[in-house]
Amino acid sequence: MNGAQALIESLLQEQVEHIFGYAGATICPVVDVLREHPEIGYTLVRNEQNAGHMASGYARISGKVGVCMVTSGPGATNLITGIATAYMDSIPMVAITGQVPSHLLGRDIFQEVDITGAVAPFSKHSYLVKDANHIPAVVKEAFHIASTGRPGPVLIDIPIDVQQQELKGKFHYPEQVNIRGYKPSVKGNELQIKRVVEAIGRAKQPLICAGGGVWLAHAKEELLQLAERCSIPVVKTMMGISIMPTDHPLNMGMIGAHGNHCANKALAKADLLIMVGTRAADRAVLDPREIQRRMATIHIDVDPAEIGKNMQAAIPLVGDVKVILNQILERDIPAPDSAAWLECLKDYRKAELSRVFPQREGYVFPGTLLRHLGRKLNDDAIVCVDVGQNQIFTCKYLPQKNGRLLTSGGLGTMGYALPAAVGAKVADRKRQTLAICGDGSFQMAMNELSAVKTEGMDLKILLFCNQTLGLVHQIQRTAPYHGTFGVDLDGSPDFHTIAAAYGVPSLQLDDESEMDQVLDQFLSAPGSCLLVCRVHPDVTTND
Ligand SMILES: Cc1ncc(C[n+]2csc(CCOP(=O)(O)OP(=O)(O)O)c2C)c(N)n1
Repeated sequence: MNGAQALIESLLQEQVEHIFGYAGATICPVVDVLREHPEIGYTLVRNEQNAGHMASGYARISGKVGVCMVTSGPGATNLITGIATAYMDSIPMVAITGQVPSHLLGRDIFQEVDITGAVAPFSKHSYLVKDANHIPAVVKEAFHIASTGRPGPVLIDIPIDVQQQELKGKFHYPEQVNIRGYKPSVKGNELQIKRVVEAIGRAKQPLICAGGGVWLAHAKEELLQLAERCSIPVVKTMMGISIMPTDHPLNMGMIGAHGNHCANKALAKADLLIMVGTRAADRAVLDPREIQRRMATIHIDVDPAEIGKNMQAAIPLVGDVKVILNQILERDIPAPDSAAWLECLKDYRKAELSRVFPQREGYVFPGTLLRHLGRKLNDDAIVCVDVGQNQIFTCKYLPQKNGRLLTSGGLGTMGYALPAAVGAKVADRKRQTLAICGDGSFQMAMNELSAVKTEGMDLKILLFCNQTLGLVHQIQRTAPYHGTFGVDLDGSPDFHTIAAAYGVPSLQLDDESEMDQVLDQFLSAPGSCLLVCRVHPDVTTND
């Protein structure tokens, strides 16, 4: 058995079912083995960055580690944005890169880059494999590191000669991993748990802030139980957006500079903030010191490095979010006396949900369309949204049921939605899946319609077409800037023609009067469909 065979055998041991990739000379030995294993599905992307995004969408929906594989040099550098995007959102991923022959490393030969060095600041770990005999242990460790503690991307770089090297003995896949210095905490400290329970009992205006860590820990049920049992309202960060349905009476929406008014009002008035699986980074909490000054804070997170990084917590709790929430739920939690608090929030919530959006003849306002769309989606629909105004509108106004909203929250990578939706669809072909894109973002990834075509996917793509880089256009029209520049998307193609070229039918929506009818047509279309909505370039996310 050679290194390439050992790699594929190790991936099979990890129950890998799908790889998103792009071949090149230095990964050919592995690809040559892969072709003999039809039990591992393969999607050929059109740019390696999207292999990372597809693996991310796949991981987020399957709950497994997403795998991508590319060649050395430009293949590896193209993948960098995919790795950084996954890192910022703590997505479990293993990225495999081919590398030039090991005896030539460091000589800048054709298609050599130091990819382990390049991704060091934004990968959870990386390996440069110098001996094929190490491959099984490296793969075992890589999957363990990617999926445990705070998940994240792990890179395995394998020189071509190592892929071709014969292993000494029989293939042996390790059963256990023991990495010195890497033992993520699981259980929360009981003394701290007791303090949490007491703090909840004392609070008059408690508030839970749920982040992406709740999804990563599969702790949605526990979070809802805690909120419901103690009648604690819930705000969410962008990464936690779909944790609670919009119409849940305790749901207050998304916090932050681009968040819902009612969520920010709740945050401004709370006397106890329980942060669960969230970094409380700048986009969610603009002034953490102000929050610290005004209220007691509890911070539950698996990563000790997050505690006190953005906000000091009066009661820090490190461990697996699901385990900790269960530890709390096992206790007799005195229900806080929060009736007046809930009554006051009810009004904020009502005002937000009945907010009237502007109307313009011949255009569609994204908030209005999203409200209608959300009501028509299946209960467990997956929505992948890009970056820009389209992201903010979707996170703020798309009614959530019991599905998922996937977006690049940490890095804010344009072009994430379409490939992530392809990955999500690979993970669960039965679930209704949508990509919501801006016309700038879509043009960064529309070549991935190839996967939609070759795999005959039923993927719905909603394109907000404002012919500008909307969010930047909005920023440039606000002080201290003096006007727009370099944001008009002149030269964009006719998106209907693009879709047709990939065999995807399309619809156009130019006015809100036709909205319901066109949305029904769009959602009930058999197979994939692109819906292009005409949005005025001057629309802002504050309208
Ligand atoms: C890869 C990348 N490049 C640049 C940016 C900066 N950026 C943030 S939003 C945005 C505009 C997005 O335009 P579009 O996709 O058309 O969406 P809209 O804001 O119009 O909804 C840009 C350029 C980014 N987030 N990602």
